[in-house]
Amino acid sequence: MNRELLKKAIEGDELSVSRILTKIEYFSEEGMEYLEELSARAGRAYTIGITGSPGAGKSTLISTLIDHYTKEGLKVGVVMVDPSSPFSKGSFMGNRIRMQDKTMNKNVFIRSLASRGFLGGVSAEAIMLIEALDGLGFDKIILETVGSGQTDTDVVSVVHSILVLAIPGSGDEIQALKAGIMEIGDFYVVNKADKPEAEALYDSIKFAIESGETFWRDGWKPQVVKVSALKGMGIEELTKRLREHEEFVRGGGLFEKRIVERRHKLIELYLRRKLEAVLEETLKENKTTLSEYESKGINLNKAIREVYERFKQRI
Ligand SMILES: Nc1nc2c(ncn2[C@@H]2O[C@H](COP(=O)(O)OP(=O)(O)O)[C@@H](O)[C@H]2O)c(=O)[nH]1
Ligand SMILES: [Mg+2]
Repeated sequence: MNRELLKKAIEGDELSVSRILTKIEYFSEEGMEYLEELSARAGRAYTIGITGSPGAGKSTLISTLIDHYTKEGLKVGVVMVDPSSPFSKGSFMGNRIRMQDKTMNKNVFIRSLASRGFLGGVSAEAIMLIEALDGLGFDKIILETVGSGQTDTDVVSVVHSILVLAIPGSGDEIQALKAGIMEIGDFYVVNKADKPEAEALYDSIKFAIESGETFWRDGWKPQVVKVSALKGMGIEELTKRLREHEEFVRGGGLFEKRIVERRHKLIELYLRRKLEAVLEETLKENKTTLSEYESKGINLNKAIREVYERFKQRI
């Protein structure tokens, strides 16, 4: 481990931060040493998860939140697990100068995760980067994930506040309820409220909340807020409500609880990954054994048990 690099990263040197995060993201041995150091310093950042279907405006909203929080003098870290829409495209189209402003700002760090064929939910890497950014002294850490119904419910175990973005005219009204995504939000944010159809979506979510169809996480009644991330409408209201939620979380002893949950989730995801790799190897190595059993007509059950024993030994 390079102590000088770590020191520079903690002091806020962007290149050093970037190097360390890359080592962590790729599970290198050195990376895990940095993670150990940073995780020991972590546990202070307030984390916000933003989820919703591709094109809902997650990245655009994050961009306005960055503006808001940096104006308050806060350091903002962003982790994006959205293979379909990198920050540099959609969300900043036609606004390149502001984008440059943000990445030049010492108080902002944005990391887009390599997708490696996975669908955009929470991954072990994403949580490791959150731990690292927390340890590096970022005040707010925002996680962007693609919500595709059930696949994204892991985000619940990872962040302090969850914002589910919904957009008008996309079938989100029915879709949201069907997919069970209405079960995870602390906030349902109707984005693109500059469009007239937003009102109907707002009403239907409001109705769902009032009739008890949404889940109250740790006793928090979910709220619906209308914004236009693009035009900056409703952002003051949203951040005010988020502040209230933060007070609720801190006051109710949930702040630490969720950090513990996020670490458990990291261990779980790491183990699943390892297990999957061992399984792949075992299957590859036992192909001949399996086909021999077949050709010689020997007991399939015996083959299963034998391969299972080898699998267990490998773990
Ligand atoms: N009309 C309108 N368009 C928006 C708004 N927010 C985002 N968009 C546009 O929606 C598209 C997708 O935005 P993006 O932030 O990349 O969505 P993501 O895939 O959820 O991250 C972009 O073309 C944005 O400019 C909004 O409030 N109003
Ligand atoms: Mg995006």
